[in-house]
Amino acid sequence: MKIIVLGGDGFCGWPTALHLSKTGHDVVIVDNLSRRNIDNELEVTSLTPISPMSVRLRAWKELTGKTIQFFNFDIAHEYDQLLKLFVDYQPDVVVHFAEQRAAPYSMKSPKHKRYTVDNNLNGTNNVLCAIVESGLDIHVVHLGTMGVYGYGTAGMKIPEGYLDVQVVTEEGKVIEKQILHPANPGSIYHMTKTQDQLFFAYYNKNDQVRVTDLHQGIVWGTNTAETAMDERLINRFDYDGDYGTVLNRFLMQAAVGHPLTVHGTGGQTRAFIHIQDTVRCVELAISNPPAKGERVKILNQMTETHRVRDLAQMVANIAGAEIQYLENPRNEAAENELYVDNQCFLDMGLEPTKLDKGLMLEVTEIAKKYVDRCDRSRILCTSKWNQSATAEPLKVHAKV
Ligand code: NAD
Ligand code: USQ
Repeated sequence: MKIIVLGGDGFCGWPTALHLSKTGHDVVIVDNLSRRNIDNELEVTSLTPISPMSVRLRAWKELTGKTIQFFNFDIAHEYDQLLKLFVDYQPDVVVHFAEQRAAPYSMKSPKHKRYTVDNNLNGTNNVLCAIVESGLDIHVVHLGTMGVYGYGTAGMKIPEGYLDVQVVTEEGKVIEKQILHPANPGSIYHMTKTQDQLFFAYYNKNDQVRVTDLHQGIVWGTNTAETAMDERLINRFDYDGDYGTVLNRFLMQAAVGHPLTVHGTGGQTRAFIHIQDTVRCVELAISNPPAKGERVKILNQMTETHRVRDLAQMVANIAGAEIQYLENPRNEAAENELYVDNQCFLDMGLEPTKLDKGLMLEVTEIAKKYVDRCDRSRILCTSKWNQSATAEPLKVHAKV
């Protein structure tokens, strides 16, 4: 198939582009390199030394004989280029990763809130609008988030996108319906993903655009089979307080001898998926598209759930690290249960890569290899959710 990967220079997009190319698809990457520029803004770099795009693509060609084309433009603001690419290349599938994806970054300041909303909403709308204008029947595979559901506050198993509801009419008749699961975002970033869902529902209803929306959990790990082939293909590893996600941060912190930074009591339960499974799930979503006229297909892309303090304990046990309980800079439930339905991917043949000691040690080894690239002053999370929060460093609590 002919596949465009939007955001193909990023943490999930790069390994996905390589995997799709390896499995015989013709792949084009679009990326405006905004993530690399945000690294400049935050004065931090990926723990792993990621190569410039031209070096990445030359290495891929040298190793596999396969060509991946690259276009550098902004999908949120360069609509004409996006439309022209669709018309010229005539893709079967567009995989959409090209959004600002860090909740702490989205909450740093009014400027960051407005950038995230502008970038993410205009980007998604442009993709859908250009598909309609092109007149092509392109399947959109979008990377959404488990965070649209609000982490299981209702105590039930989170369904795959749609909730069964019963409505009682004035006459007492019970009507059964399926509605989009109520949105309950916890940050400006997560809010943009809940709004993306409405764009998909609308363009699907009005223009029959075929969409698969993948509600993904927190991705951990760094390399996949393809990115591990050569150091020039290495994937990014975010460890800083804005972009680093919890499990990778804990593994990196253990490797550099920094105490593990648990926010609050660590009672937050979240969904997780290994980067190798992210890549596989996107491949499965591409091979199982919705039919024309079918409603938006929503799949929960996660393989397991864990409580933050349990993850910290696991990492402490395997890597011998100290755990620090910090004041939570976020506005989120201190404790929550989370049960998630992920049957669709299991039925498609996903064999989950579960968290195990070996894989966790592999990430720790990568972190140890590049320990000299770590700026310890960037580890703590400084982005706070509420204006009332002071600019004081987070206070350390006693172990709970
Ligand atoms: P990332 O920031 O590493 O990659 C996103 C890429 O998109 C970057 O290379 C960036 O330069 C590009 N981009 C952003 N805006 C763009 C624009 N307007 N035009 C062109 N390119 C643009 O993020 P990631 O971790 O790879 O996440 C990819 C997607 O998956 C995001 O939409 C994110 O919400 C979702 N997701 C990520 C995780 C995770 O744990 N990393 C979990 C669930 C969902
Ligand atoms: N946390 C800590 N210590 C840390 C970092 C985080 O305790 O050092 C806690 C946070 O307070 C939060 C949880 O760990 O309760 C998860 O935080 P995170 O930064 O790992 O993940 P999150 O902000 O939810 O965002 C990440 C990705 C985002 C994706 C989301 C999937 O950055 O793109 O959408 O995971 S999900 O969490 O399922 O919504």
